[in-house]
Amino acid sequence: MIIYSRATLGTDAVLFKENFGRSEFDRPCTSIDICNGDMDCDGDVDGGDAAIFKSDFGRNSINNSCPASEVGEGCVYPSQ
Ligand SMILES: [Ca+2]
Ligand SMILES: [Ca+2]
Repeated sequence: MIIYSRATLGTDAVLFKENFGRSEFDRPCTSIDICNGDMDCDGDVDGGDAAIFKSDFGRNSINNSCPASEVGEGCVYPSQ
């Protein structure tokens, strides 16, 4: 997942907005077309992910530095 790199900045917000609203019915998250912004890895980009994103927004190397994402490169989705 690109969005969860070292810092949570405006570029991440742009990526997040582009992916917001994706779900199993609208451009589903798959291993070939991953969802940048699916913070909780439940296969969509919705309000729950926005809450997580907001709580981390503004973090950087001097301000509460981000550890490596718990899920490494990103979420694992079923291939289609
Ligand atoms: Ca999600
Ligand atoms: Ca969700």
